[in-house]
Amino acid sequence: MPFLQAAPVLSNQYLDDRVLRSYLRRVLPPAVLGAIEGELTDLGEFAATAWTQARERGRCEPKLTQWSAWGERIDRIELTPAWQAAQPLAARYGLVAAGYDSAHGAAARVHQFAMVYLFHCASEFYTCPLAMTDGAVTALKASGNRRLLDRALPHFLNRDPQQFWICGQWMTENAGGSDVAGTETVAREENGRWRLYGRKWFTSAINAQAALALARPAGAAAGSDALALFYLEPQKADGRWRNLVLDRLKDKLGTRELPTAEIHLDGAPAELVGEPRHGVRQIAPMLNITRTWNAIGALATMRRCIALARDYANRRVVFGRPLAEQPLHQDTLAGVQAEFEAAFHLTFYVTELLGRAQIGQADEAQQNLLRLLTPLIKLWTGKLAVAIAAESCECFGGAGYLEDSGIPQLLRDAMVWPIWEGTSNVQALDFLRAFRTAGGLTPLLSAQRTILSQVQAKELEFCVRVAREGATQITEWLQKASAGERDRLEAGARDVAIGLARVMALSLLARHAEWALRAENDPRPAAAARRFAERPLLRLRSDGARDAQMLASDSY
Ligand code: UCC
Repeated sequence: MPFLQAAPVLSNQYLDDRVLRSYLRRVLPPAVLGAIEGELTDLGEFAATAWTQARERGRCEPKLTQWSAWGERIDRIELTPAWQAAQPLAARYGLVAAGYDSAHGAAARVHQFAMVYLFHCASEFYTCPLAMTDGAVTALKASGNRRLLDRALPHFLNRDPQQFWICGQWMTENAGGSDVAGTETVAREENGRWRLYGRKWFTSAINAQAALALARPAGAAAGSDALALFYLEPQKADGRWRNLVLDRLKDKLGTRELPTAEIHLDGAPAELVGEPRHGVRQIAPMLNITRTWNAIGALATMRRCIALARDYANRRVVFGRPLAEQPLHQDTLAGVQAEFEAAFHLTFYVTELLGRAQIGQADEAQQNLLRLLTPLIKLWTGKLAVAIAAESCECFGGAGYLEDSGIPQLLRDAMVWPIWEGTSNVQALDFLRAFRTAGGLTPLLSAQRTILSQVQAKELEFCVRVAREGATQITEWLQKASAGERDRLEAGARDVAIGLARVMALSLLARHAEWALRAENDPRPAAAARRFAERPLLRLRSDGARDAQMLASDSY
């Protein structure tokens, strides 16, 4: 019998998730946890089954048919089996609606994002349109546009698959991705109706029944402030497109199940969301929601990589014993686990803040903290998911490099987390924007003080000290840099943003570890916190801007 290597297997992804379950036991009232555990268990089972089915089925991609046999332009999209299955499932679980459900009060967002975290990898990025739909709900609510609220929200928040709609977010153009000031799409008012003309370069989930789009009203000034935000329903009831064509589906590194199109708008009917300018300000609430989904999706990637790598470590025997018993492999997995646990607690902490803020239970400091932390979680978890996916490929040796093992897909898909919804550098600059407009570091430092005051265990003293010292160093760096040249502050923004995310994550992980020691007699979160604290938290430079200019351009 030739040697056969057993493939990794996933068990129920909720029941198997110590980190999620312990966190939920700490933050949710028992009655709420009791009410939602059934659906979390079901989603955990769905996640495990979907992984096995996807391996058996192989990879599927959406297909665009532009012309009928008789020469008619039809632009019909055939979705993958996973996408077809995801739509009714997302509606029934209320993966968007749960975020606004008053039944669990401020815990609505924790509940929603626990489901999303379990669903994401199995959904093959159907979570992308769900994120945008959720963002659209928040942006429309902020706009106060009664007509659109009455028109769209009953669909966006519906739990009936027949009624549920998803929504796109049409921002990116050839000339404007990170900097939307380059937007060339023009909005003209014709016979009392707005129509859009132009080209959108990346439209994710083009099958969405609705979209929010940025466009420049004809005759308006240049720059981003003159852009307006529009609502569209791009298809008629019979599936025909309303004055737009799909030029092609994008040929992407990952997220290949997600139909991302390049489109031409040729008078597509649209409705103004608010006033005919300040469109970026109006779409910003949507970005903050999708960026939170992004962080949850990145966490889901990390968790999936870890679950597979751990299972495999028990099956693969080398040098006379399973990988799981080899000290160096244990050490590798431990490092990854510690990073993941820290990222988990920071990200879910943001979902707690969001839940409080949207029902008016967050004071000004907490709202500012939410504003400050949102770009930080998008930035840090995006980068971390790529690093963990790369490490996990290695955990499978050569098999991790083979397409049909399913492992390389995790890495290629992970590469999207730092890119879309604003790259890492866009997040770092957004952190600076929030730092300037939302109370500086004060809300974060005061929250950190409160969190660390709850950590008393001797086993965690080192973590508390490292977290405090890190916060002090960042505060001093920011004070100094803010007083100097703007370029210097910007050049260091990514390092300082990641450092701050790590400092806050360590504080939150230590607080959870304290609780787990006392309430559950579980030493593992404390071990994760110590391991996380041992790695350098910060990478702050005294003056990077001039060196960076020289090195980036190779001139002096
Ligand atoms: O990639 C895309 C689709 C993928 C969907 C994936 C969903 C996630 C799936 C998850 C699955 C689990 S769509 C493309 C996404 N594109 C972006 O994210 C754009 C990236 N660029 C930026 O974020 C830039 O920072 C811009 C575009 C916002 C910069 O625009 P401006 O106009 O140059 O920036 P300003 O002038 O600083 O900001 C304009 C206003 C200001 O308010 P006012 O007018 O009151 O002074 C800002 O304070 O907008 C406000 N603002 C914000 N407010 C800007 N950003 C924010 C923010 N994040 N939060 C609150």
